[in-house]
Amino acid sequence: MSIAFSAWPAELAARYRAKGYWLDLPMTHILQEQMRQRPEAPAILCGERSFSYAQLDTLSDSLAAALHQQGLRTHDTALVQLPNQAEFFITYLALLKLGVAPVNALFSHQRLELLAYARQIQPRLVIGSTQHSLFANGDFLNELRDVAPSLHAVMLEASEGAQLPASCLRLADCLAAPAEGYTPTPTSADQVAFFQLSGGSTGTPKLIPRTHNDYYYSVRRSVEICQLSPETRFLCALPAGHNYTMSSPGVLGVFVAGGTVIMARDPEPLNCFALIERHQVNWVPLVPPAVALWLKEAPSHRARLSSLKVIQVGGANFAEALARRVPAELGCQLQQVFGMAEGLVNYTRLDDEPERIFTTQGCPMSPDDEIRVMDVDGQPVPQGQPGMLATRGPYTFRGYYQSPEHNAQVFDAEGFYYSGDLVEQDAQGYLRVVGRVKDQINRGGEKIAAAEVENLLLQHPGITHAAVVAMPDELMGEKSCACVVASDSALKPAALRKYLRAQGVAEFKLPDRFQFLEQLPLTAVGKIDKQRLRNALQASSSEQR
Ligand code: J2J
Repeated sequence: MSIAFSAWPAELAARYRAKGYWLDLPMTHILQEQMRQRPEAPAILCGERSFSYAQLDTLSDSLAAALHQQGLRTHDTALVQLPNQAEFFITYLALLKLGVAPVNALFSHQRLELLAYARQIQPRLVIGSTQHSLFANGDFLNELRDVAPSLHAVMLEASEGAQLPASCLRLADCLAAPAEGYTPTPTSADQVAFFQLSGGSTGTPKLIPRTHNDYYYSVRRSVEICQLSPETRFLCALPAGHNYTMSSPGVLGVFVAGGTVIMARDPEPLNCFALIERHQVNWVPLVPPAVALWLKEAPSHRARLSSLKVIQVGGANFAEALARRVPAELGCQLQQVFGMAEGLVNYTRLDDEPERIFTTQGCPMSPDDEIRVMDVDGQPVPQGQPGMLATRGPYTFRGYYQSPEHNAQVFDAEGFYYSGDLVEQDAQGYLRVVGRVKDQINRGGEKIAAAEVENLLLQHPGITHAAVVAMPDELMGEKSCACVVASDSALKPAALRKYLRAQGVAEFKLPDRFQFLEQLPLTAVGKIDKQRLRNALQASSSEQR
């Protein structure tokens, strides 16, 4: 049975097809095209290994065939967690061929996140890496089987000679097996191809069903705007599974254009500069804190960066003062990107005036992206005024997976999605992100749902109230602060961090600071007054300066 999801109304779907946005082709078409056009061109460079498009095709065929032999079938789901290496994309392509829809967990995710995803999609397949402590032995696999009785096969990426838990397949063995006569069976183009991860603002991490039609369009349109070509040499230094890294224009965009992806384990500047020089990288997406680190290191390494043409910056608020430094100090063009895994992506255009590029987060990529900027009473605000961003369009989703209650809160009757961002739109349609109404901390591009961490803290026997809020930070833009009322006066931050780690939450969600209070401030209706907490933290951080 195909995966149930909230589809677009027939009238809009017909429009998106008529305009040529939706091609009714599965995303496996990306690789087929390159097999026709440039099979021998290098698709991925990863450490000392190089993979041509033909090799990507053969390896993903082998993997798909091996998984098919294990009993996996079209419309199954998979939970995948792999580090930034070629295997991530080979696996993604193999699952597209098989018609198995994955959730690609970030490598920084831990037990709680993976279990939450497994509970929701009930995967038949888990693919992990022994480079991650969760998969170093069989304990976590047993936990996964408890929450997902559906689980049928487990495959692990492991170094040669490493011992695997009982009955696990080895990724390298499956990649080496011949695929004799394997024919791909992707899901149809209007079905779910995979699930993207929501940054989240609720207690449970939410999943975003993305169809072939909508995602493939978002990638093709991004390639057009970003003018990628077979000459593109793209540094993949942000987490490979993130929507930005994958699709804006991302690695999939490079594959559409026939260019080359160079894998980096993370955006650490010195390693990235060496890769840029060695492989003549000309395109790199970054988040704001990474740009700040690159700007710091660049003066002594300028010659190594001479191949760079474009640095994209997105994922979090990018200070105008830093934006202005990019062209002069990194010797390349800046493109600002304001996107979301739910869909809508805005870009500054390569030929925009520099002022526009420094001061806005771009405009929607599709002529059929519909944007409304709304006030709290549900009325559009006058142009140029701040308001809540609402959007729908040919690649913006229509509902989180299996979340009817939350969907009722974030969609209006016309199917517009309220992203929780406060924006201003100018006469040319360009957006500036000026704030946020969703209860989330944006820690340098990594999103933390306050409610998720609060729920965990409240399970601690020594805590009676908890509120997690953002506090300003020079490098990260924002860090998280947990304001807690403790019944146990001896409770220390170190003990709370240890407790949260033991719960299995990703490290980036651990509060950077704990503030112990006698009581939490309340609003007139008795809710925790987070704005007052934020203001107090802002005041105390400027006092420290
Ligand atoms: C301010 N806030 C921004 C920006 C995202 C491309 C680029 C980024 C993402 C992404 C993505 C911002 N300035 N330039 O998926 O395809 C904040 C907003 C937004 C949320 C989405 C892509 N760019 N943001 O960051 O799903 O609050 O996607 O709603 O992780 O990040 O987060 P996420």
